[in-house]
Amino acid sequence: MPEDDDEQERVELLAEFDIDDGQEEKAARHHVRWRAWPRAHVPLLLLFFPLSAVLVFFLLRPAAPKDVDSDGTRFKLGQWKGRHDQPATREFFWTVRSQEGAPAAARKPILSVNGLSPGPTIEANSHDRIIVHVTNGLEDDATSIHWHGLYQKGTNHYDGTQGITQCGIPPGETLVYNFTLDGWTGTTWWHSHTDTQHTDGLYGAIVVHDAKENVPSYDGDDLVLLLSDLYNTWSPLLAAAYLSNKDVEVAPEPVPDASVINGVGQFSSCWSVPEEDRTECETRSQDPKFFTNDLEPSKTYRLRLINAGSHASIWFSVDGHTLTVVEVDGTPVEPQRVSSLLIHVAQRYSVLLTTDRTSSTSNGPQEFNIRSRLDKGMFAYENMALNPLALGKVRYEAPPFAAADITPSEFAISLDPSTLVPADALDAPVTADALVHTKFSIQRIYTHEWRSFFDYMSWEALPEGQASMIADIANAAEGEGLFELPGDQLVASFDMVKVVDIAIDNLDDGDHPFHIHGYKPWIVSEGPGRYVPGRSVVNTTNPMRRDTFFIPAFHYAVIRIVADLPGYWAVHCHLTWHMIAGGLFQIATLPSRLNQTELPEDIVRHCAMARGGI
Ligand SMILES: [Cu+2]
Repeated sequence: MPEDDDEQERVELLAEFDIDDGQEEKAARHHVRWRAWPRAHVPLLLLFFPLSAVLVFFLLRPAAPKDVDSDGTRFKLGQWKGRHDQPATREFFWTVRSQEGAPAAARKPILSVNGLSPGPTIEANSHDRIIVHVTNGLEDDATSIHWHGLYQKGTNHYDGTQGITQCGIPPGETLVYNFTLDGWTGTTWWHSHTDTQHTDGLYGAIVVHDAKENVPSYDGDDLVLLLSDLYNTWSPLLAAAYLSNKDVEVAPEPVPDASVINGVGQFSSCWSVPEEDRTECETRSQDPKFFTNDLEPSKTYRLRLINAGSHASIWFSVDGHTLTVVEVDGTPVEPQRVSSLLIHVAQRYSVLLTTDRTSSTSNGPQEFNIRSRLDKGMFAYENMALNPLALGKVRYEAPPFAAADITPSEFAISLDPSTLVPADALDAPVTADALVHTKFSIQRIYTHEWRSFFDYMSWEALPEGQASMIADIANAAEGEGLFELPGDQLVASFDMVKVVDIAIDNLDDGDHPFHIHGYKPWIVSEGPGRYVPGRSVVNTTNPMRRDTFFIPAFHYAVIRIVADLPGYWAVHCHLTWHMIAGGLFQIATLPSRLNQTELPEDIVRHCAMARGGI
């Protein structure tokens, strides 16, 4: 090849990669390039132009939304290194989006935070300030985030309950939740409190540390295990079907399709999914995923179990291991060894697990199944597609079995929640100043639709752009006590600090987990039938304290609170379907003190937007 041609090609290459060789000016090189481009290429260029246009279109079109992230390592929190003597401020920036994913093989719509479902974990110390900037990236729907179990002392407006403490965050808007933990310690979670959004995955864990927490010490990590039932169908469709069903003689709550551990489950009834998704479902179900914890041998780990589901109670166990229950809904308890436990929706348990099994082989790490099984007792009908069991794995290098080892005897004891005793004894006030006595039921109304009731009131959110706390509806009622107010609002109002008993008679033939916002009440009485003041047995000596309490069919429970938190606090059944069917009432405590607090501008503005004022 002649030397000149070589030189020309070299210059051309240099120009292409925009490298200055120090000898030629860029302009000259471009000149060389243009000269080197044969005219015969022009028709080719014209031919390729339409193809290029197509290529450019594909490159520039908006990226298809990615499936939700299933990275599991983030649930292993590691040793908490964030302990400070002084309270810290922890700030988070979250965007809520609608995405798709296949948590258990079948494709379904999912609501995520920062591309994750379950969303990010909040880990903090018990006196920290938490600031979460929540941006609503949904197209059409408002949203809200509730911080389950936290006190929200002085910040009722950041309790995140749409229709009660805020109007929803409109699409494209941001609300900055800003509150302190006020000593709340233990395991809890956050979730959307708008319609059925949490059913589609808008939830995550909250883990709060305190050096003085009265639990046995453990040398391993904190492991978050969010357990949930899973519906393959988008929840608003299920809700609409449930609320409009007029044809059956029992309230037909939708039955889940699968069970998931940290958003990972196994589902194989692909015949039940829409045809266009069937092949993908089959491919995925042939190669199922398991949420796996890689652990070290001879260590004690704290599993933070959260039932983040919508309808099913969940049985939890780990093959070959006992579990020591040490904390329940933020209350440290006298340790109890069990082989399994039943966790009702919205309840949390911390259990210690020691990686102490030996192995008869030395062929790598041993795997033990984590079992998270939906309890079918509350299902209204048979879902033939259901796989109630989610399997996960605990994996560690078990030391070789020595002849001296004794095979552990089969130990099978399920936790009896009535035996739980708080480790830090705290008696309830001996008497109460007031009693709110309500009856929960599920009834068919005149339209033949099924609704959930407290007394004769089935809650419906106030009209768009209104929230109880802002409208201060209880002020419409004079005096104190329980009021049925216009707009389907049942509100118990107490304007002085009082000891208040809330008794719920569950007249329904189903079991229900009830939750009270803001407070961590004492459970002072529970049993079959109805509560009879003066006759039913009341225990005020260190009773269990928890924010989510389970009342079986035709049973009652009485919780006792010192009503000292200014605000409107929801009390409701935590099953998604019963809450949207109206199973909610409100406690307004110290409403006139609440009126003196100034509402955050954004909350007021979001309400105005929802009313169409902006
Ligand atoms: Cu319920």
